[in-house]
Amino acid sequence: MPSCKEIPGYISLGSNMGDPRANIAQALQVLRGMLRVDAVSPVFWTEPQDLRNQDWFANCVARIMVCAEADPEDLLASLSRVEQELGRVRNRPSGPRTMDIDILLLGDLEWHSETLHIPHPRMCQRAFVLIPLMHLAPDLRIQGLRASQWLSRLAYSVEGDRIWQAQP
Ligand code: PH2
Ligand code: MG
Ligand code: MG
Repeated sequence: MPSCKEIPGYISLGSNMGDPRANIAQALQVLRGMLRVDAVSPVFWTEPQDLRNQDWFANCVARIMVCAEADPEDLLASLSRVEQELGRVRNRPSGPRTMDIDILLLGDLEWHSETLHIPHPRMCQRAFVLIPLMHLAPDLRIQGLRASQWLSRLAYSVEGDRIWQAQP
């Protein structure tokens, strides 16, 4: 069997249309059928960022194990297919969506193309990404700092499974 060196990748899932929790559960099921999902954070209810006037999101982060040699653009294409399978229609940027799956990190890889930037350029400004990530990987360094250290720079609050964040 061909072997490949696996590295941990982190992806974020978000939904604020239909039944957001059910959408996340379904997306994870589809993802498990196509790649190795190693761990999933709790799901949080999060105040919308960027475009404020929309429903709250369900958000979580998953750790996936991927081949170090795999092309990140192929992973992006696979994740887009999962979004489409969940009924995603692309309309307004940052607007309501049944499913958004973003690549946050792929090991230590830095990748910049027209369609994809890794690490995700806004991940360290988003409590809805950093809090789930902190649950999964408290010691993980993102550009030198842990998720908790990035969080200490943000104006956010958590109550149970709810996350509010003031607009930066
Ligand atoms: N995704 C966005 C824009 N704003 N806000 C929250 N709370 N959660 C998201 O997943 C989210 C967002 C664009 O992808
Ligand atoms: Mg997104
Ligand atoms: Mg996206």
